[in-house]
Amino acid sequence: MRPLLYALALLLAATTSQAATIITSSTDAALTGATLIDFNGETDGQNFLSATVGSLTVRTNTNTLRFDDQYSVQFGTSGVQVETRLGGSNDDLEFVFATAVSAFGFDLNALDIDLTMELYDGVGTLLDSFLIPNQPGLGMSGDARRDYWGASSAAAVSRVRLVNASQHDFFLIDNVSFVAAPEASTGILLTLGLAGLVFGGNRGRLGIIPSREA
Ligand SMILES: [Ca+2]
Ligand SMILES: [Ca+2]
Ligand SMILES: [Ca+2]
Repeated sequence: MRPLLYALALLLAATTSQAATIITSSTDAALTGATLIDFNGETDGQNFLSATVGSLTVRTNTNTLRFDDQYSVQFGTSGVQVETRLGGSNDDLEFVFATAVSAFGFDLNALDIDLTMELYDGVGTLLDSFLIPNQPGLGMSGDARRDYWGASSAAAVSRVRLVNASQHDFFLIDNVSFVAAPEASTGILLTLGLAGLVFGGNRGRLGIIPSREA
């Protein structure tokens, strides 16, 4: 039975959700080959609740977002970006990926409140969450309130939520990058193949092939 248990353990290890790892730089190796959405093709000055750019949707339930180019150069990005500038009692912003991702990241500037960044899979299960601290608290001020946030995850991420349930802030997001996750079926087939190798490689040595006498 031992090889079979080992194979099952392998299968479980491959299919169980694992905690994500924070990304703080656009040059993180997990973002190699990433798709980049720079929003520069969007209409300047356009307010929206939900907007889809390529395979990325940016949306909010409780506030109004805006594409604008007013502050990008000042904060070190370029062209149009996403702003949360249009008031409201809180911020509840989501990135939804048309194809689930293994890693993502984005420029996040002029952030004066703490945010929680939540990662969800395709069925809405929370995979992991991280605190994004307010930038003055990190020693940044004025135009130097510039940061980069993201995460990589063994479990495919379909949706990322940035939330502060009690406070509102005007902050800036640009250059959302993401890497499509490997097809789940490929991973499972690979795991089954590995399990088969382990099982096949051990069964003779462990003597579980039925003997002719049995
Ligand atoms: Ca831009
Ligand atoms: Ca503008
Ligand atoms: Ca702000």
